[in-house]
Amino acid sequence: MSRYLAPSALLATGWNDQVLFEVAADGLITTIAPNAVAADIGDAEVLNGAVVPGMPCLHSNAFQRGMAGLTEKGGPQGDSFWSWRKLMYRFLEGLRPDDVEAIATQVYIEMLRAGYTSVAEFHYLHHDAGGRPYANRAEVGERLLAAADATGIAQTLLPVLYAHDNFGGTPPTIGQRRFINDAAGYGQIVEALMKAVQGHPSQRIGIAPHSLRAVTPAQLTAAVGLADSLQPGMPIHLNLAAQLKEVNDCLAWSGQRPVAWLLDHVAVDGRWCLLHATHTEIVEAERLARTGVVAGLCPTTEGDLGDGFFNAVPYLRAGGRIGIGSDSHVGVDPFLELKLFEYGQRLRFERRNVLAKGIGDSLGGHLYRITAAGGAQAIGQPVGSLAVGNRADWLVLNDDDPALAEQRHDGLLDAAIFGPARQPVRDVMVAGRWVVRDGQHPQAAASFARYRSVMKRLLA
Ligand code: NGQ
Repeated sequence: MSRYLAPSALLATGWNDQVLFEVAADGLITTIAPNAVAADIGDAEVLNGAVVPGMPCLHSNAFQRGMAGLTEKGGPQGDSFWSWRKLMYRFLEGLRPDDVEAIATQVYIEMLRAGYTSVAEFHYLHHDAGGRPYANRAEVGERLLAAADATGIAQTLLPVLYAHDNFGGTPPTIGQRRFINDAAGYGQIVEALMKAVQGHPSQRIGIAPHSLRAVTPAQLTAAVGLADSLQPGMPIHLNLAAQLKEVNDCLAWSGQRPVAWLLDHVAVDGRWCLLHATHTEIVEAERLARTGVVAGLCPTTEGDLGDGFFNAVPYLRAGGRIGIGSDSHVGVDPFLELKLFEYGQRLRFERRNVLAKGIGDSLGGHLYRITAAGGAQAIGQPVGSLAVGNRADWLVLNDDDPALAEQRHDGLLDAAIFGPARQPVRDVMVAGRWVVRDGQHPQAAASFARYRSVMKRLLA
């Protein structure tokens, strides 16, 4: 049992001061007592700043971290998501399992230091460069689990089912050969990874049909059946309507838009996380909101790829749940994702505080609370709010960052998100263990040396 005293803390019930936490050896919070007096403090460690729940990153493609800056050159016919995807396919050709582990380790450390305490890893790079399964079919997935373990970040690993290039079961392209599995091959990967995380306090497995493009309706149904058979509440993640071309291809195939097709054909529920549901019409957004799914928004990557704007206002008004992900890791910073999420709406509607809950209500505090809770739902782990029975995954904010100086409570979050903060996070705890202290991660230097040597080969 460990005890901590926070000068202030954002609890499930709101901000409180002088909060005493007790955390059991298994990393779960057992006691929360606000308004502690001197006599209560005893051996508690006194924390050096306000405590907020750690942010789950609900969507990561860790290997894409290695592409920083590689796709920002003008192309011949106007660049797009699809020309970026070609470069991404070319980049991943050279990756070996050890490279993926090195890149994931690097980005997970960066994520922890930025305030993400857990990561949903969307994993489709299953096979070798020739498209042949490794001797251990779950090799790359196990490397991603190892990277999470080495860094201390909690992980929900989502092995991705990928079978086709586009709607209607069109055959995969050469560039997709490392992703492709049939039902049996996919089942083996999932089973091996389930075994690998058994009993782990902060790792679990989910199911991820890549997109409505990459699986047929029968394969989608089978994937959901697999989730049903393996575990109650198993997370199910799916890319949905990132791009207009995807919407048009779906219309040509089915006569329906992706969101409408999904809602009409699949009983989606709170296990589901729909990634980049960017091209969602208002009526679709309202229907989606009522299902209890989490919309997985990745504003930096969606901005990088020119996806478009999510219909956040009607979706949130209808009670829709959201979380954030750093996806391709062009930005590794939960506060930046939230800023860009709101800025997208401001630029679109030429207004301010578009997503604020009510008059006088803190926008940053609101966005932080709802995305922490939505992210926790999407990863299927007991995090996202500080409450008894939840895991001690938290951040100590750094009010020595000039952007946060003299702020209090939600003002800290408004400043961290909308100010020019460089290092808003001081310390990070995951499952009751400190993984970042004073902005430093103990593996950072070793990880960076390894990452640099991988990049040296890849960029040669
Ligand atoms: C992915 N990423 O799976 O990495 C996708 C691009 C695709 C984003 N949409 C590839 N951010 O959807 O085919």
